[in-house]
Amino acid sequence: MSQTADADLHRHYIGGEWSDGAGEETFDSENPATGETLATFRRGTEADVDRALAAAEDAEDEWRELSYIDRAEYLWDIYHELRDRTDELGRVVTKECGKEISEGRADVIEAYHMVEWAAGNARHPHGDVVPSEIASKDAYMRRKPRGVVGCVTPWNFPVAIPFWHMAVALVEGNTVVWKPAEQTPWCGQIIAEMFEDAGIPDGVFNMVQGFGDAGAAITDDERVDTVLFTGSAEVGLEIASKVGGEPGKLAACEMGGKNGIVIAEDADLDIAVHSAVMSSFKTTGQRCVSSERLIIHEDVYDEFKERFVEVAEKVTVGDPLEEGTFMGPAIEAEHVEKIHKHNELARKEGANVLVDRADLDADEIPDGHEDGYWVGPFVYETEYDSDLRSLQEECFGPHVALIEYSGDMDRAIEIHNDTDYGLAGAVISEDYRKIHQFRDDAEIGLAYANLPCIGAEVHLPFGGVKSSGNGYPSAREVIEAVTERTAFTLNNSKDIEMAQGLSADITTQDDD
Ligand code: UN1
Repeated sequence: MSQTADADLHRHYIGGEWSDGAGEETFDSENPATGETLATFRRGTEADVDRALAAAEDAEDEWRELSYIDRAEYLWDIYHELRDRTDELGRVVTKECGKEISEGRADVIEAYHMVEWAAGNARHPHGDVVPSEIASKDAYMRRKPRGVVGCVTPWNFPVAIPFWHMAVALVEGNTVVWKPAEQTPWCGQIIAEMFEDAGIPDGVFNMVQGFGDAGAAITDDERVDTVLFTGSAEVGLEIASKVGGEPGKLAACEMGGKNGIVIAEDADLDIAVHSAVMSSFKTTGQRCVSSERLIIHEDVYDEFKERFVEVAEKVTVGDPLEEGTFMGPAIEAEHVEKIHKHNELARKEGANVLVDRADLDADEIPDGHEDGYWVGPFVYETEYDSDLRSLQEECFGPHVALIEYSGDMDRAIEIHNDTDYGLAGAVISEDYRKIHQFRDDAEIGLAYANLPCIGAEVHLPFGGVKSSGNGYPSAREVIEAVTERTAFTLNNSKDIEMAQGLSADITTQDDD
């Protein structure tokens, strides 16, 4: 399995063993650029999740008793394997989820950066020493693992995001049960093989392959102490609201966006066009941080439009394994349908369509790729109206609106913030005042200036506000979701003295 996909049936990894699981059903991983089957997998059931959770619970005590540094050693092995196999795994990512090859590699690089951060953090201080009002007291903070962490990850970053969730959770002393996306089980298989190669103790890491029912069996189970979810707003909000009603359980969810880029009247238009093309079309628009709204000042609107349209007409869509490709296919047939529906909706709502390459010409589709899930850029202009569904609903494809604004940054930011989402965004301007206004007033978790709104580095907190997320399932911020803090105070004196002027005297009837 490690080198090339074969026809074998691949299994779950539960309690340190490869397992067929209880179900009879199987499913295939498909190459979205060709439609070919890459490998076949067992479809997990509730019974498989049940066993995985039991294994994770059994392993908890032994794992949490290790030092941070000993736990991190297992992750360092994985770090080296990810580095040594970057090119090979980058190709697997590209074959399985269709991202062009530089993005396939970047996914693996992002994964090992995350593992490096998590394992390196094992040797860093983990709390604060806090001064006490009473000189004879020492106060400090300790962290404890929460227990079992349930991870549900998306297909668009099939190697990186699993490590956003699992690397820190494991180093902090939790055990995990993970369900990879059903579109990218091959990447899941390889990651599970890496944990096996690293010799992680049985039950500390468990993987169940499958669909949403297996994911729900993880997130709904009371043995799960923390849920880490990255995926659609629909599922994430459901998980967050369910988990919110369960005392003692936490969910950190990161969902989609309807991300916007504001192009001010003083923008450098080279930077504006470059940033907008990357933000709207890289990963075929299938990042949760991809931009579907470009909010452009009237003074530069015509020139920006002309230049953006020129690139959108020509940007290469094709074989993602070829170095010269900018956009690969969409993930699956249903997703192509969904993107077409969003394009149609924009048309119905009166959009002026500027570029429509949604149905690629036959000669644009590379030989041998006729069964791939092809879709090209769709660019339209529309007058801003808060009620337009096309300006509110996330398409998750190469579908982008040009919106003209007049007036100052207040107006641009008003339009920018007019969405339920709040994940990523950018401002393109040469004026530091405008940039800072955007930084302060844009309702988003990830803000950029004179850059695309994609490509966050792993050690930044990644996550959104409003419907885009309720937590940060990556890097430093995920520590909050996978640990409990103990605020510890020790008295070094023989006397008990209280803070806040609270009397420590005990009066009894004998005192009268
Ligand atoms: C996603 O959009 O689904 O910031 C994750 C980025 C990547 C992660 C994207 N580091 O573009």
